[in-house]
Amino acid sequence: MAESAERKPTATAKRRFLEPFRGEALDVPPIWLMRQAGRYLPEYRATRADAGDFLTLCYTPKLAAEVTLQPIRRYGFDAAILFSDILVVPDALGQTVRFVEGEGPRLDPIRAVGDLGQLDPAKTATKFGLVSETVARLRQDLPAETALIGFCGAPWTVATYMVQGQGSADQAEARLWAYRDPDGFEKLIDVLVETSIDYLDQQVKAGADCLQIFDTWAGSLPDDEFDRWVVSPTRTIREAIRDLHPDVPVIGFPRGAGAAAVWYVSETGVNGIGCDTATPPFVMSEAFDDEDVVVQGNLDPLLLVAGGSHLDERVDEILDLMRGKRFIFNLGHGIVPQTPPENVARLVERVRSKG
Ligand code: 1CP
Repeated sequence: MAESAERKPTATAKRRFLEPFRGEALDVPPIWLMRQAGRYLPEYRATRADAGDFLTLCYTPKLAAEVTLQPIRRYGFDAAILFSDILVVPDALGQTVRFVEGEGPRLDPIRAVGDLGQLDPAKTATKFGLVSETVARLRQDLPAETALIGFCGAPWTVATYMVQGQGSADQAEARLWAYRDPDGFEKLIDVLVETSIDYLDQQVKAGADCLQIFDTWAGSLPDDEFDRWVVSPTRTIREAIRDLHPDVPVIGFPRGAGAAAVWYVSETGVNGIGCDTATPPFVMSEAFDDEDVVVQGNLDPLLLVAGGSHLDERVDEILDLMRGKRFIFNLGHGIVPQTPPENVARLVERVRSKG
């Protein structure tokens, strides 16, 4: 422990990615992209084929570290994001989770308090241990100047998959449970809050420099529900991590939160706010001015597929808009599989040359 406490200040000083969190507005903003490791890269598809099953890839430190490094080798992003998935948490807790080729995740759904017995936080040690091993390997293998982002899904978003049993357009099952039996639903959220704190703590101890909480379905809840199921659990996680690791920044990504994003920032105390594709430019550049927060976002992932001069123009617009701000360049949601890898190279070059 003493060794890592000594190592940290000097090593992390090289990581430009962390500068905005230290109060610096950089001329060339740091850049990384959500889902930067993934199916758009031929080398990912090859490693994925070697692993066979998607969860096997997530739980094999050597392979998970390899796919995390692939986009760093190609593009030299300022940050790597641990290769894993938000559904590792329900899987580690004991829920049955499968990834069906071409269809996405399938879980044996949890629909009521009576189903919660199958979730056991004590069971998570082995699988979380494998993820931590990946993080530790990465910290060894990454260039010293590359930051490492750990992550988890926000309790609300993870719960939507656990209750629905798969991805859905409206997250109806979780929303209905939350309306019909809020105290019961809260028990599920509480398990996820505690487990996520433990999971993130382990990732930081293994070497993560920064954490992101993905709340992909934050936008499906109206105000009071948003407060109870999105803001409140995120605040609890954020406060616990601050107590354990005061120097590790936490980025929140409450996708679809709209005007509530400012409130989310002030109420949760996150250090970074991931803006989604629909966030208007003036919101990115002005709405968070009174908050002590780094803004991240928000290029449309489909513009990265389209490429060409339209891509260049939008990149320039975002850079101009955020000049002088504490800003991290990213997409407004994850890279999609049909993205031409050369468009990603074009984007990175543009950001670095125009900054
Ligand atoms: O077969 C494959 O290769 C599966 C594709 C894939 C990949 C590459 C899945 C299945 N997950 C991942 C990796 C992943 N997922 C990362 C890795 C790090 C990175 O490079 O960014 C991260 C951070 C996630 C997070 C994640 N998983 C989210 C939150 C962010 C987001 O994109 O909204 C969500 C909602 C998931 C669930 C999930 N995992 C995979 C799929 C296809 C889905 C979405 C399912 C659905 O809603 O239908």
